Amino acid sequence: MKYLLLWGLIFILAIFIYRVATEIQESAQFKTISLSDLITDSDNIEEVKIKGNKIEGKFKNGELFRSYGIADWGFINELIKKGIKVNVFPEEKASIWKDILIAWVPTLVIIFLFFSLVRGIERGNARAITFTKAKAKMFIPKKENKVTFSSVAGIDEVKEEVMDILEYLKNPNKFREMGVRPPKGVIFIGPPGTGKTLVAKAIANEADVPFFYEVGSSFIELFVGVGSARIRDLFDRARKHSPCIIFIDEIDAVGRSRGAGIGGGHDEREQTLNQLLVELDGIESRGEPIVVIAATNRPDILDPALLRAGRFDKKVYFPLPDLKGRIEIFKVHAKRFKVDENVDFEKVARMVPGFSGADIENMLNEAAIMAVRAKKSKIDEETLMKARDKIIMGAERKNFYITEEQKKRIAYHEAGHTMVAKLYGKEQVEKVSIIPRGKALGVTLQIPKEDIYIMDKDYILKKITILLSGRATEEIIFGSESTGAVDDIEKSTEIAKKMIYEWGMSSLGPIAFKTKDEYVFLGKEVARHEEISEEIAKKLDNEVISIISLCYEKAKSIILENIEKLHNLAKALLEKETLLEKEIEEILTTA
Ligand code: NHX
Ligand code: ZN
Repeated sequence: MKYLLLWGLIFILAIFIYRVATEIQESAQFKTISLSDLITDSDNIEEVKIKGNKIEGKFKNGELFRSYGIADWGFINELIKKGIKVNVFPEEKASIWKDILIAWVPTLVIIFLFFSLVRGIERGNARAITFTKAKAKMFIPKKENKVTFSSVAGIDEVKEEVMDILEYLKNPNKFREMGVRPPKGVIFIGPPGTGKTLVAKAIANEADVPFFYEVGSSFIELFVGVGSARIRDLFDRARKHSPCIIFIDEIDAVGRSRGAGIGGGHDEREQTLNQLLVELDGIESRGEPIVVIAATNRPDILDPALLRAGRFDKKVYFPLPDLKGRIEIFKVHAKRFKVDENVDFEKVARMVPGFSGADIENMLNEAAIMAVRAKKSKIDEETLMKARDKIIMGAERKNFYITEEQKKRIAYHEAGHTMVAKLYGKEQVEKVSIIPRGKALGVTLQIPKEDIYIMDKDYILKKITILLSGRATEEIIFGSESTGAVDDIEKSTEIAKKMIYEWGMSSLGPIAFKTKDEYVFLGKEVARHEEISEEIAKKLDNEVISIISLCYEKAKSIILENIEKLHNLAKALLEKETLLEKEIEEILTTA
């Protein structure tokens, strides 16, 4: 439907242009002369047509002329006397074409604008009328409220890496005189919330230059050419403010490699990408001090053309913060939030492995809300705990009604996870609860004491076993399976598949069988993996199945051997709803 309208519009525009062109061509055949010249030259005139105040005619030498003026009867008589053929027409009526054009062009323009406006509103962007204008927000560095490097915590290595960009922006000439090839395309790679935007803003602020911010997806539009026009507009604006920084967040929306993702090639996106490449190349030739920073958490799907030398060739990796980084991040944010002095930030940071900087900020914000609600004067450790639980498990739904029968199943399911984790995995179980939270009816919260970056095979198998213990318990106690274990099953299957297909833990040896739909990995072009032969695929899938069934059997045997402990745990859970590590250990040792 949208395309129909677009093509209809293009068709009518084409006709319009054609008509205007023929009209211009037609009038170019006539030589426009003044009325006085016409009268002096009247001996050479062969014939005259008078249409209102327009006099058109032919000279004896064949030349066509046109003149404007009131041709009264005296003038006409004079011409006739000279033997010139004179035709008088009523005032020329505008052609049908002109009528159509006058009536339709404005209408179409209105339809067009309305249509784009509706689309804009659909996307929550009421400013869609400024169509080809880049919507990039420009930030001028301000003295107050500055984002500086000191406000970006936990990524010292990243800061070091971006220092030379900063130096260049502060003093481009010094570098150019030395012959330094200016940095222009820098790509920030890392998971969401790791401070990519923050660092880019900090560079702009520290270098005291304007900062243009745009999200990659805003260059992707229905109409071919709009995205590239926006890129051009963005760079035009940037050039007027150079030295400056252009920051394109989520560049993967534009820079997806051709063939990656569903739908394959996309004309508009390719044009937009090409325009971006053109602008990047243009920066170098003109030597403008503009640094383009792009951010992505999916570097693997980027088009190789973007990462080639002279474009986004400098890569800066933003990792999730380690324990030390998280402590620093907590401390930086604690300046803004009213946090109790007694809070042990190391203890708190240990509770949140895998949290990004943004997650930590979010957790503090949640804690602050809770503190206000609880009428506390400061955010204490207990509140921070509650905030973390809410973020990783969802909000408690204390009033969610569950029948006794289902509650019993939930309690046994969670007790199963907990017991196997403690007895077999020697894993910490921070808490177990049958209070529904978010999507889940019950949770077993395992937070490792140390950050885990690599897992050995033994650890992985135990992890799968613990995940399957909920279902195993249900089967043993109730003699039937339930839909509740859906998430556990999905997770354990995913891990088992990774063992075989990615981590080289199959009986076939250390081989990666993962099929990639992308062909770029960390900036290098990687050949597309061959399809796995049917024979091998069968074998691999069977290995996945055997991992799962071995773990499931293991879980069942542990549960059967410790059935008394399980009953005690489940009973305690039904009574208290939530058990902490200490209580769990007590129950498991006394039974
Ligand atoms: C449902 N929920 O969807 C109901 C409301 C087996 C005792 N009909 O395994 O709560 O059945 O150990 C993240 C986390 C779906 C995503 C949990 C998506 C749970 C959770 C389904 C406990 N704890 N299952 C568990 C559970 C359910 C579900 C999730 C998720 C139950 C089980 C949910
Ligand atoms: Zn479970």
